[in-house]
Amino acid sequence: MGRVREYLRDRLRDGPIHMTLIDPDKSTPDAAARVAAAAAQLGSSAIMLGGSTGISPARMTETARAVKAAVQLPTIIFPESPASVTPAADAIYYMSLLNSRSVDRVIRMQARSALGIRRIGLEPISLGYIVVAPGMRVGEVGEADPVPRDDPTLAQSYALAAEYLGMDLVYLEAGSGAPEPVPATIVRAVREVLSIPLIVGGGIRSAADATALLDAGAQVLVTGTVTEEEGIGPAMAGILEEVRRRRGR
Ligand code: 1GP
Repeated sequence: MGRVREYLRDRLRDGPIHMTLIDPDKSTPDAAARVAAAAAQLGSSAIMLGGSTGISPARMTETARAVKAAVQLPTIIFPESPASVTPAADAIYYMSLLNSRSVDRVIRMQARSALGIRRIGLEPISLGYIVVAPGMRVGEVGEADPVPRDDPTLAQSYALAAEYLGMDLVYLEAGSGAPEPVPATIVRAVREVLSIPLIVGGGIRSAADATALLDAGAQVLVTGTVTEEEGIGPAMAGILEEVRRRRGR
């Protein structure tokens, strides 16, 4: 098992965790490093680097280096395309957008990047990515047929398919900046059938959002917009506090 995957497995033994998403296109490497350091102080467990618009490999590399110089936490690429790959990060979510209509998003982009990832020695962590309505930009770019917010059975079906295909993680994504996170009913239904860790992201902006999703069984919460909008402010602190509380400290 790779080093980052092992780290995540160990962290998850003690309860749910949080990951901080930073878009290298929207923040300078210095600003990314500052956000990462503050998030680490609050107990965030990893820094994800990505966004749904094209990020140049140079920008990704610079940002990963700056973040790594600032924090001990693993940096994980959250790729938009094969161009997001850089050896400067610790790992990459090797993800398939399961409910995309585009074969590119399901498997062809992954095939295009596989040998390069092997060559540079980046750790791949396989992830089944499921877009839930509204899906926002990633739903459009990813040509997803988003899971309707009132269809927990469809979400369960995709999530279980990911597990049966041997994936390490499942990610339920409402889309960055979504007005509401993934409904708790969907999270609860997916957790009922899933044995691998469940990541939930998109639209989480408050401690109340975090509470609802953690109560429903989310094991990893991802936030991005909340720090883009207000830096490491009270909302981010409240979300992290909910996560820490469930880890018993
Ligand atoms: C997006 O799930 C992540 O891919 C985070 O979403 O930006 O809404 O926090 P937000």
